[in-house]
Order: sequence, then C-alpha cells, then structure tokens
Amino acid sequence: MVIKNPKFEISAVSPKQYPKTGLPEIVLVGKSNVGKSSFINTMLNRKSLARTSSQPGKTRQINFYNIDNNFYFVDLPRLWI
Ligand SMILES: Nc1nc2c(ncn2[C@@H]2O[C@H](COP(=O)(O)OP(=O)(O)O)[C@@H](O)[C@H]2O)c(=O)[nH]1
Ligand SMILES: [Mg+2]
Repeated sequence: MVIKNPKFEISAVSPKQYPKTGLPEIVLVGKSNVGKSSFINTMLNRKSLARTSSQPGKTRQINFYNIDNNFYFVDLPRLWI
C-alpha cells in the first residue's frame, strides 16, 4: 500500500470528538513504552508523526491519524487498558 498523506487529525479527550467519517479504525492498544507510537510511524514511513517518548504514560488523549482518508490509526493511552 502506498501511503501518500497521513495526517494527525485530533487528540480526543471525549467521544464527541471522535471522527465521524465512518472510516475503518486500526487501534493500537498496549502498555506504555512498548512501541505503539513507533509502530505507527514505522508503518507510515514517517519519523515522528506519532510522538514517541522514553517516558511511559506520555499519551493521555486518544490520537487519531487519518491515513489518506482510507482508514485511521488510533493510538490509545495506557489508561484505557
Ligand atoms: N530498541 C528499540 N526501541 C524501540 C523500538 N520501538 C520503540 N522503541 C523505543 O521505545 C520507547 C517507547 O516507544 P513509544 O513508541 O513511545 O511507545 P508507546 O508508549 O507504546 O507509544 C521509545 O524510546 C522508542 O524509541 C524498537 O523496536 N526497538
Ligand atoms: Mg505512545
């Protein structure tokens, strides 16, 4: 798959903010610091679209990345598991 234009769309803190496009969502869920954000960047061939950190627990919102208007990568923070 050729990815042309992956975009950070929103850091949602409430369900009202979740995108309503109906596009499929691929959700990354796991403990802090296991490489979820790095996985997204690697899949998209971008260095730092998804912010990575050596400190656990940095992501607190639900981050939606719109991939060419085809699907979303959704990066969940640790507190959701
Ligand atoms: N050695 C190594 N470090 C990695 C790898 N993937 C991620 N990291 C590092 O692990 C830390 C946490 O990664 P991050 O993607 O922020 O994890 P997240 O909290 O699950 O989103 C960062 O310092 C990354 O640079 C990997 O494949 N190998
Ligand atoms: Mg992360």
